[in-house]
Amino acid sequence: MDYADSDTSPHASAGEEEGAASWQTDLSRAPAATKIVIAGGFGVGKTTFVGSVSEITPLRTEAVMTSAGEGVDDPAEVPGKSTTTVAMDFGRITLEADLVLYLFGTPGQKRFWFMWDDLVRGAIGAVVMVDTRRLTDCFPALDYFESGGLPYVVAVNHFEGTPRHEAEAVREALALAPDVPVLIMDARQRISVVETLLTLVGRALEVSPGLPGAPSVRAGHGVNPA
Ligand SMILES: Nc1nc2c(ncn2[C@@H]2O[C@H](COP(=O)(O)OP(=O)(O)O)[C@@H](O)[C@H]2O)c(=O)[nH]1
Ligand SMILES: [Mg+2]
Repeated sequence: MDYADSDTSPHASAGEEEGAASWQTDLSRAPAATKIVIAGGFGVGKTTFVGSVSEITPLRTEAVMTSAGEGVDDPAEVPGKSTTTVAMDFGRITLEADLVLYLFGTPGQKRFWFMWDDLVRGAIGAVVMVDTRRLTDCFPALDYFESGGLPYVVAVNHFEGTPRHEAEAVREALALAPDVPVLIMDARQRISVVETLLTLVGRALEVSPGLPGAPSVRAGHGVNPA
């Protein structure tokens, strides 16, 4: 796989090779690989999110919840959920042919937080997933990314049959800064997940403009960080 090299001039080889289309020799369009973290409370839809878009069979490390988890994990709000992510989810998606995102879903439960520093290392940003029925579950993730300065977007995974809240109401409830993107989405729908990821990439570029993938994303592929 090719990686974008920030030391290489984007114009170095453009048009030099005969028979090659300009986009093929434009190094600014070489695939850039980036890491993104998917965080949020227990049962909010992180595993679903990664599974909806991954081009590779998502690596999951789910374990069946047993009675040992009673009183620790609360599946009451997530009927039918019998497994839980004990280490992480891992998936990959290629956006716009030149930007490869590696998705790392974090284990939601507090007792796995010791892994977060490792999971987050090298990430360009995070998606903080929110279930409006259990809003406070996302606070630890918000605090973590806020204090670490990692760009993030808030993805409200809307479960049908539950009240639908407007993005601005969620922003207010979570006391988010005006520039943090808030999306109402559905983790089961690929298009919705892709939109969330594009928004995060846009947000990450806004906050740290030197990231790999910047030239093509900036060239206007509909990334709207708002
Ligand atoms: N109705 C509905 N169910 C969802 C949605 N997203 C996830 N689920 C279900 O909610 C449960 C928990 O999702 P999961 O991805 O395992 O959550 P995780 O603990 O954050 O990884 C699973 O049974 C999913 O099928 C959604 O948008 N709508
Ligand atoms: Mg999971």
